[in-house]
Amino acid sequence: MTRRNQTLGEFIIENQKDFPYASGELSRLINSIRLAAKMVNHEVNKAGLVDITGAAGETNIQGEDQQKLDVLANETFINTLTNREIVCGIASEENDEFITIKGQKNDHRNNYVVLMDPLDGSSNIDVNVSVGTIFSIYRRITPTGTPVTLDDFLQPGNLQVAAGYIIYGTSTMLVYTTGHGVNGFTLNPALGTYYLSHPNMKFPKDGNIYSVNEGNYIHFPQGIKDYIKYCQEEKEDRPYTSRYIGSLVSDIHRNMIKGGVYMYPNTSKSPNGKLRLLYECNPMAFITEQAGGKASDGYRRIMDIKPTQLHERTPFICGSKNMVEKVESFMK
Ligand code: AHM
Ligand code: MG
Repeated sequence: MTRRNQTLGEFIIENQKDFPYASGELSRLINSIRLAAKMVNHEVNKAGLVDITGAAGETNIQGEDQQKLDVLANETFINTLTNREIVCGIASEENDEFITIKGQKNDHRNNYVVLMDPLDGSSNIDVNVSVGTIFSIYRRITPTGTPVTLDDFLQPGNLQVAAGYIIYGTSTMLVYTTGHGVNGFTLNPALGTYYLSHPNMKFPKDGNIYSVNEGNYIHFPQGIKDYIKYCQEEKEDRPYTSRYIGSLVSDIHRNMIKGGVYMYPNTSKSPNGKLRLLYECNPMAFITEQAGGKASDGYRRIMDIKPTQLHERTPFICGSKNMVEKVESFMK
């Protein structure tokens, strides 16, 4: 059941029965992410002050090193999840290897692994443009009570149990799915509480926004070049509008509300594209599909790709269903 003005905490409890295995473990995990996101939000909001109070790489008044925000976000999420002994393993875009969490009291007894990009689009921070956190949750496939292995992380996106993002924008929102649709919660900063502001979010089937870094145009595959020209043609419903923030979470969030397609294709310079399958594409694909949209690498469903490496990259076409299918038809 969804109710406007419901808090995220209430929503998690009321919908717990819909979660697979309904043991409360996943609810506690999402609660921990909610908490870490609040801490990161607090730091992101102060970003402009860093230059005044001490630049990254310098030492602050307490003698602690001032950290870059992406490092700080990474540590905040890892520490929150580790201290609460809520997961058995974490993989992060910021870390070369996955982290195994044994737990003080539970000897690898937790069931979930989290994969995340703690602060995506962090180059936008210097210019006061929105950034985001992306997370993806799977049930481990190795037996509980044993340390996690790489196999627990290299699962296809269609086995995700939950996924979400936090957008640190004009307001801060947490948007997530557990496979029962997508709901968005906006943070009231005065109270530190997230409220259900966007129940049951839906990607419009069609749209008129295309989001791509056109600076890479000459390096794009022919199908993408042709699709861009299609977007720019003078027709009844075209030309489309071009909108590209360069912050995946914000670009997809806008397109989900307004209707549009996001593209990060392979280029002759980066043959597998730029975005990471496990930390960025799979979670955004899960949310997109749950909202009625579609996510593809141009040929295949993103969530059906069997990953072979933690930091694997993939071309990514994601958004309104009819628009993604149109791109795919140009790729053939
Ligand atoms: P990051 O994980 O290093 O921040 O890179 C991911 C970001 C996405 O948020 C964004 O859509 C894309 O990179 C922008 O890349 P580009 O600057 O090449 O257009
Ligand atoms: Mg990223």
